[in-house]
Amino acid sequence: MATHVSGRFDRIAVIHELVPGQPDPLDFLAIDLLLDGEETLLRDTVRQFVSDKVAPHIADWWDEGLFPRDLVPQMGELGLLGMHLEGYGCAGTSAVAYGLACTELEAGDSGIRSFVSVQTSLAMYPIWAFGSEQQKRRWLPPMAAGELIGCFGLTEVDSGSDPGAMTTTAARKGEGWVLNGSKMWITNGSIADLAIVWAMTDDGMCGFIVPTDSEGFSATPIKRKMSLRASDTSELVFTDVELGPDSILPNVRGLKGPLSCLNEARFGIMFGAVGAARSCYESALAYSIDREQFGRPIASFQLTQKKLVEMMVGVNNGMLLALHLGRKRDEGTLASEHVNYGKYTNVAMALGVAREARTILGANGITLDYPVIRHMNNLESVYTYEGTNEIHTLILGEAITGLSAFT
Ligand code: TGC
Ligand code: FAD
Repeated sequence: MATHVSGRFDRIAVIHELVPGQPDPLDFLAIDLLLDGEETLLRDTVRQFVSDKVAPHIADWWDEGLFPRDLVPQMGELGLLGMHLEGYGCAGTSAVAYGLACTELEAGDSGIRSFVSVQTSLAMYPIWAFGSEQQKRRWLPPMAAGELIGCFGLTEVDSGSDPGAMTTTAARKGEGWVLNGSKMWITNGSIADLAIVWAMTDDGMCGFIVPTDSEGFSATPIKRKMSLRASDTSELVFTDVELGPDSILPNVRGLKGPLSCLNEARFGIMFGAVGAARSCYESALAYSIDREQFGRPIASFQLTQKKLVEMMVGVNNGMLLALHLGRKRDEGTLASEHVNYGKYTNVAMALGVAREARTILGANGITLDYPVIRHMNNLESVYTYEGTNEIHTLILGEAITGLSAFT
């Protein structure tokens, strides 16, 4: 049985060559032409990495519930970890370049993009933005190289959408701190060398760098997941974890600390979701041209064409949106509400595309021989994490009405 992964398919290429001058079914609006040479090179490099190292194995990893840890140093070597941060061993690329890398990684699997999002935007970024010079020098270079893995603990069992209600605490003990509490649903939690943990102190919410070999720290993988199976998701428990004075991130207090990190990660998701959608669209397009029923390719049926067109439009619009907001970010005019708009729009688009693609593949669509149901199930998590679709709706609602739904 054919294993369709994201890529260029012979049959589509043949059809395209038969009608020269017409739009490319795989890049209908010629968005590729909006990328400069460096961006194209980077995009192609990451696409090749995904094609060589991820695509051949991802169905098995997903089936077995394995995160491919061996890929981490390779991603470090490619400059994918902390890639848009300046200095400390990071590649210092543009935000658009980071976004394009997320698109390609998520065309492979949301779990692979999740790893990079968490390492880059949720673990390295807070150290880079809010850490001391000493913390940056100690932690960032090995994290950029993929020698150390980070995770980000904000969510708790009883505080998900409302992280301000967290109960994890860090209390002063001598010069240092003692951490108590727990975090839930933490990506990379069981494979991390350090956790960025957000905890309540007498001075409000603060971020701490917690080495995961600290006494009293434990991480337990969450089992029986039907989504993001090629990604580690864990519960963290802190029982009287003693931390030194240099563990606290000195330059931020309050919820704006973690929310600033989320702006970064949501930006990557806005691009990444387009990759998952693109993979589903390409898979459905190729399948519908090959698959015959009633003596004709199913792609010839009007209902199928409607679905394919809606998917194609979703993918193209999603990429244009991501690129537009990415350019705004690089020119310094992006507001956090724009990121909410991007995450809200593109993840919902991708989930819709995945569900439609699944129907085109018929029964084959429920197997891991095709990427579609894997993306579809993954996207259920992406729809929920980094702010649920409803939370982004309400942030946008406040942005246009001036009225908060939360207070
Ligand atoms: P609110 O009163 O609105 O704000 C509190 C303080 O934060 C500031 N702020 C922001 N700062 C930076 N960026 C933003 N986007 C910000 N939004 C708000 C705000 O100015 C204020 O600052 P200050 O100085 O006045 O104190 O806060 P609220 O309690 O009403 O909550 C707002 C709400 C609901 C929008 C927020 O809590 C929220 O976004 N909730 C969703 C939680 C969430 O997204 N969790 C994600 C956990 S991490 C994750 O899912 C990783 S998945 C990883 C992967 O595998 O890819
Ligand atoms: P809840 O907040 O309980 O929400 C349940 C439902 O109620 C949702 O539909 C929500 O939109 C709705 N709701 C809540 N409040 C409102 C409101 N005011 N108005 C309308 N509707 C509302 N967290 C981390 O800190 N670090 C991680 O690395 C991380 N990785 C994750 C990986 C995976 C695979 C998953 C699934 C989650 C991860 N999370 C992580 C947690 C994630 O951020 C939370 O699941 C998310 O913020 C939602 O919280 P909740 O699951 O507690 O849902």
